[in-house]
Amino acid sequence: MKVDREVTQVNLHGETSGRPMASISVLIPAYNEAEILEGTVTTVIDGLRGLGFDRYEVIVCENGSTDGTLPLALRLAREIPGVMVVSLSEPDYGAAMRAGFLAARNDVIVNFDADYYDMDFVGRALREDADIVVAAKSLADSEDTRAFLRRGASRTFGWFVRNMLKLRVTETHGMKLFHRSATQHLAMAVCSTKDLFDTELMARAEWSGLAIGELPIRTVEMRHSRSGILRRVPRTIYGLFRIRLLSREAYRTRVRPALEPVLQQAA
Ligand SMILES: Nc1nc2c(ncn2[C@@H]2O[C@H](COP(=O)(O)OP(=O)(O)OP(=O)(O)O)[C@@H](O)[C@H]2O)c(=O)[nH]1
Ligand SMILES: [Mg+2]
Repeated sequence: MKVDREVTQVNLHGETSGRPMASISVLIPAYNEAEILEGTVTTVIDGLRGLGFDRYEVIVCENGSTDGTLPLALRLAREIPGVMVVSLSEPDYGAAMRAGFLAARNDVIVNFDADYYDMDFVGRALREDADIVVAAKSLADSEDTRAFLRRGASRTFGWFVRNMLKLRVTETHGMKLFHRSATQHLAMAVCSTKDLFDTELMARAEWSGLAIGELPIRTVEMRHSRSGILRRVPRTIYGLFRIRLLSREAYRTRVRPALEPVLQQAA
């Protein structure tokens, strides 16, 4: 199923397609990113201007940083038109993303990391006929130049997601493009915290029958990996079990398309 959208295609090169230009909100979650945030935000803003969007915003979604990320983000918001900040007190990736989805005003929502973004992905993803487009690191045409351990962790996590949650999507983390009209309500329904926010959101999208596209991507580490992979494991497994329980609920409450005409007749 693909949800009808008012805004259809972005005209990336100023060619007249007769279609309205898409507007875009880019969410950048940021936790202790004082070293790289300014470079990321300015590169993304320049990229959005270059792609020819008439309305754009970059929303830095910060919470709990202790290294000056918040004052830096607020300065960027003062100095650069189109930059906004949402901030909460406790560090939590999921809570920050949720706040970002709530604040986003435009038709297309893109999710980058401070250390993982690619403007070319935005252009390519907009040409896909899908509600959500994921940059998938493990596709045959993808190239993942990260350290062996980090690559292995991503692949193992992907395997668990596909098998425990019975999803087809090969990747739930990293860069994604969402058409807001199809996905905003799902983002608001997510109850998983931290990095499992992305996994639950993609699971809900697939269970709801949204069209999900995947594009190959070249992944380059912009700084050394800082996540304690081993520390993440117990929390991740527990989180996947919780999402799996949700899937039962999702299947129970879903109205299957084949039943719709019958329901209408009865009404
Ligand atoms: N607001 C907020 N953002 C976070 C939090 N944890 C991580 N992030 C951001 O989420 C993005 C991804 O986090 P990373 O620390 O790069 O995690 P990762 O990409 O899974 O792992 P490595 O890059 O390999 O260490 C970055 O932009 C972080 O700043 C958090 O608690 N709150
Ligand atoms: Mg990272």
